[in-house]
Amino acid sequence: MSISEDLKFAFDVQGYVLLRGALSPTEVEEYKGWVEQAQQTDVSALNADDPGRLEHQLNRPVSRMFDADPRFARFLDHPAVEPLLAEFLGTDYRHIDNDLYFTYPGYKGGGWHRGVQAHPTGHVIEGRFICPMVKVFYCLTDVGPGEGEFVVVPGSHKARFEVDTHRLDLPAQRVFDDIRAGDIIVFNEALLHNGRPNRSSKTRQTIIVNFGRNDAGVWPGYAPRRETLAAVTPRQREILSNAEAVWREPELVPA
Ligand SMILES: O=C(O)CCC(=O)C(=O)O
Repeated sequence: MSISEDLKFAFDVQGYVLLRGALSPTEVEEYKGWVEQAQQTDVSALNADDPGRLEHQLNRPVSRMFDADPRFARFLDHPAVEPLLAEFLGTDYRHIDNDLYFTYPGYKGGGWHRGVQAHPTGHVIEGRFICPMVKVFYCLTDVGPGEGEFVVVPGSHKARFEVDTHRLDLPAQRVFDDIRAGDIIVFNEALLHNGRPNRSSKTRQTIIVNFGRNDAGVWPGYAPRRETLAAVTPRQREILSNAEAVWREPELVPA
């Protein structure tokens, strides 16, 4: 299934799209039930076969959520995002890493970063997207001002100038302080992005899944276990089956 020309235009110029209400309230309720259970995961036990993995993982509260509960594999090919990922990465896209990610009250904020380099074309060559990395945020809670919002600098995936990133606010930023549970944010990982301080008493809950092209490797510490591969659908297994063991940023095509 292909995506609209408007959506392609928006993703090209902004480097992100916000899919409003892409998850129904019933769906959000169902996923929150899964999250409630996943929070009980003993992360040390989950990684007991290779405790060294833990140093690469966030575990706020659970990294490798597919291994904690294979039902989360639904976020690998959710119908609201699969056509977008196919357009931006190719139909044979692969998983890179995944987190059930909480931004707790008192969180001081992160640091501005990108997962891959910016490119003057915005990762479009001859009318086709060639993004090396695209991340999906499934938002499970409403997020308002001061509630640990996610923030991006739209268009920074094609930035030609450096900017001082050692500060909270950057020019031209888009703060996602108008999020409703059920919204989905899909963004090019070459965008400058960050998580803002959470000065509220609410926890922002996000299901984060990071994707790459067919030759993408897994982020260290995130390789799925064999039992998970056996438990998911053939399509999800394909997305979880990386040819490369470890993520390496691909050479950028000359502009
Ligand atoms: O949502 C956040 O607070 C930041 C997450 C982030 O920076 C990332 O996933 O790369």
